[in-house]
Amino acid sequence: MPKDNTKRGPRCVALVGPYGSGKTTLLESILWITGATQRKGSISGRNTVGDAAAEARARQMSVEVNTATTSYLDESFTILDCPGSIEFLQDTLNILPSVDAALVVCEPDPLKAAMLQPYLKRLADLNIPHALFVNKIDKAAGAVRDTLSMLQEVAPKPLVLRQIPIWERGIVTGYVDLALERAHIYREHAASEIVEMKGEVQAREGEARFQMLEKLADYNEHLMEELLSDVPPPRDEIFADLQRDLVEGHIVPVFFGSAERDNGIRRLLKALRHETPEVERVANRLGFGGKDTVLRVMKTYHSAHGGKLRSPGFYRAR
Ligand SMILES: Nc1nc2c(ncn2[C@@H]2O[C@H](COP(=O)(O)OP(=O)(O)OP(=O)(O)O)[C@@H](O)[C@H]2O)c(=O)[nH]1
Ligand SMILES: [Mg+2]
Repeated sequence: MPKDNTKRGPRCVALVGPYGSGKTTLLESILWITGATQRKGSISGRNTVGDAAAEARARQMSVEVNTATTSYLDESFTILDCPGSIEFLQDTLNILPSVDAALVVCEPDPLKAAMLQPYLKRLADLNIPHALFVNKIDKAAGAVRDTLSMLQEVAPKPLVLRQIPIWERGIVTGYVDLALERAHIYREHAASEIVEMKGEVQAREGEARFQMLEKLADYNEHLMEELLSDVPPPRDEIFADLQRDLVEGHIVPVFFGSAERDNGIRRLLKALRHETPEVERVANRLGFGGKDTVLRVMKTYHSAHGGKLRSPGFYRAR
């Protein structure tokens, strides 16, 4: 696995999840934040990059997989935004084997948790690294933990909260990153602002961070020893663990934010950049050799059909 400061090859990430959870809006937010678009569209404005087909526009729902490629900090990501409506479930499940990672997008509503079961189960069965993104945090009415505990009932793998919300007068105004131990306040359609962590937030952070580390320690004896002897684990060790546990499929990290307001999306992109494995992982999973073999397939397709060399997601779909 390359070190964090090493540039990595193109990766392909699927956005999956139930109908209307905000996948196409998340794609729109990612494209805008990464500079692939100059203006952000919305579902109600019928001007998003995804859902461009007349039927999708008319029904205001995805009716096929939307594909877009962008770069974040010089690394290329192809995003496959899958339809959530149940009639397209099979289309979504069919593309999963070829992706490097998947983001399961859901709403902060415990009553909708059961709708995630088909995605979480299939991703676990196929051993595809996946994270959960609790979207629409601007509309959250109760604790993220309540949604999470309902989700855990249908999730085959342990869900590990990577952030906790900061609440003000019943609204989520920011988050604390449990790995970096930093508090962020959201700014609408802009990068969040780092603020000092105080009082009650600090106490909740300490407790939530310990719970996160305890789950990681189930797969790392060294970390377990550190926790038992009250030795603060180094940050590098935590990040290496988070990455390995995602890639190996031990855990499902959980992030939250608002695709509509572009909150929490930069944090999500950073996690994707650091933690999504490279294409050889998929090649091994599918049993057709290492990176060189994938490159050969890409080049053969290229010379047979002409045109530009495209992202791996494009070739894998063939
Ligand atoms: N409040 C709020 N609304 C959102 C957010 N993200 C998306 N929405 C709204 O949720 C609705 C569904 O959004 P989509 O992006 O079409 O959801 P989707 O998951 O792509 O839907 P399907 O592809 O049909 O499954 C739209 O009305 C969006 O404006 C969010 O972060 N906050
Ligand atoms: Mg959609």
